[in-house]
Amino acid sequence: MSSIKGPSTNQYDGSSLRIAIVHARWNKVVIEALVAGAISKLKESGVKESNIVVQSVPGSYELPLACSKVIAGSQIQARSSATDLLGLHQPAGSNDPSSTTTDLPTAPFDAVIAIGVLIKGATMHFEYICDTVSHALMRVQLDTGIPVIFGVLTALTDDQALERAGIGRGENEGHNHGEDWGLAAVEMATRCRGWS
Ligand code: DLZ
Repeated sequence: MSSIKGPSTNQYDGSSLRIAIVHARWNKVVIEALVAGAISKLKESGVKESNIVVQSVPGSYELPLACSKVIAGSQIQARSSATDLLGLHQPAGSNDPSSTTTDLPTAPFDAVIAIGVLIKGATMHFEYICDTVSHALMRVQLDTGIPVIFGVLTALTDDQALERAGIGRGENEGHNHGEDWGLAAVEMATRCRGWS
């Protein structure tokens, strides 16, 4: 019997969205497949390549702080480029309006996808990091009001992780969950605009 698991997806238009992907570098092969899967669905949903920003951190434990900083940084940048555009932010000592930048303001991120791969080892490390990171990522999205998609695999074996990135070694290649995270980011970013 085929699996009944997985999201039922609606199609949303991502053409006006700006999305960040923050990924850990532990378990590189799996991470690369997941990031590629997320990017492919973002693009398929219309998100422009120039509006997809990818940042990496050493391990999953670093994801929550990095997501929080990436969101805050993009909001500060957007405010300051909007101020420049209005001519309110001129270089010190200048009153020449033509000296201000005319670049379009950089938009803040509409969603962040946090991607990590945790694989259980011999100690309790896995349990602590899984628990901490999942709670902290939830906190970042509730504190900022920006959707943070939970793209952290918590696998008991290497094979579980590979299958969830669509690169399984056995007969069953599995399914790339990065694709679901790309679609979830576009949906949540779009719907959050409507709710706010
Ligand atoms: C230390 C560690 C271990 C043992 N395993 C993983 C893992 O499976 N996946 C992952 O993303 N990161 C792992 N890390 C690194 C931690 O997340 C973190 O980068 C370090 O503890 C430094 O804070």
